[in-house]
Amino acid sequence: MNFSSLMLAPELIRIQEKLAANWVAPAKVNAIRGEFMRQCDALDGLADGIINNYMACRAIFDVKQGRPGRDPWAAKRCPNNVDPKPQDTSAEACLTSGQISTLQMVYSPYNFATPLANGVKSFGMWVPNTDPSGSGLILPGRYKGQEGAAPDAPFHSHLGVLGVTGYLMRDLNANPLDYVEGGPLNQRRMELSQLLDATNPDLSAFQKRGGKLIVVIGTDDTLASPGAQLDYYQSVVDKMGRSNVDAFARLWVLPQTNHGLTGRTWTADGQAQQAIPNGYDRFGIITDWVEKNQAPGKSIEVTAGDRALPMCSYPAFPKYVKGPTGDARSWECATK
Ligand SMILES: [Ca+2]
Repeated sequence: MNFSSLMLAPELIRIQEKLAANWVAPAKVNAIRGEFMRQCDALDGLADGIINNYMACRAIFDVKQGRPGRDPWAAKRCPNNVDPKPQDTSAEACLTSGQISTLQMVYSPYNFATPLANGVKSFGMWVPNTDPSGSGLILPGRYKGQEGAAPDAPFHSHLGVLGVTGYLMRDLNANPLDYVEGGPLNQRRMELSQLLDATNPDLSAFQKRGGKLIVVIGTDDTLASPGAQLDYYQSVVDKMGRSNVDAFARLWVLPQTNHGLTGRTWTADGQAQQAIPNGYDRFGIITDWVEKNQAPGKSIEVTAGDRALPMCSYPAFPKYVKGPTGDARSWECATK
């Protein structure tokens, strides 16, 4: 994890929304979720309300990955950039170009002005998910420093805001939205990164002393950026090599689950349905590995009642092959 994840990123989104035209209001949640589902649900071989192929979905909505001219939001653009029904909360609601510019920022990596600790050049931001307003990603109000804010509007506040006003700006009364990437605070930003960012991809010292590591993340996590977590996984694999990592670590992903690793399937028009399988013997598998040297498989089965899915090692995802959809044997861990 790093400083950006809990502290700076929520402020970066509010800074992006300083212009009133860029404000993504809560009415748009169903439209955003519906578009993620429409383009991504079936990428795992089954339209079942779970976006399992998180890597392909992330690539679709990441506008910084090449393919100039591609517009993942084309189907949601308001005709002539005028929203006829800003209060429309249905999945059919449209989005203006300003709102889409904010969504492009939220769902694409954010490039830092200068590399930070461990040579990290960007922050992974968020992965397309079914909780687009979770943890304050979308907010109903306007804040001091934003266009259209009331004279007595509050400062934007968030779980990690003291990291920005305290650590970075060193003024608890400062407006966190005054932060400028690459501005006068850049040196301080780099210092904080060295102090706080847990982004070192070299886990060889831990491995050498016999350490075993099991990490599970959810791609619907709106609190700790799943984009940054996936990018960290990739940096570990790049640094240490896949087979070496597999010898002492499991980097598992539970698609469409949140910070607490729970989630539900969704219909495209905004109805939450079944719980996503997430049950497994969390304590037993790490105990067996450490105490009995019994390594877990690269994938294991996760359950919800009588339904099961495989939980796969990054970057693999559960892909439907054939058979009963609630049987883990109907799925395989695939990378494309
Ligand atoms: Ca699916």
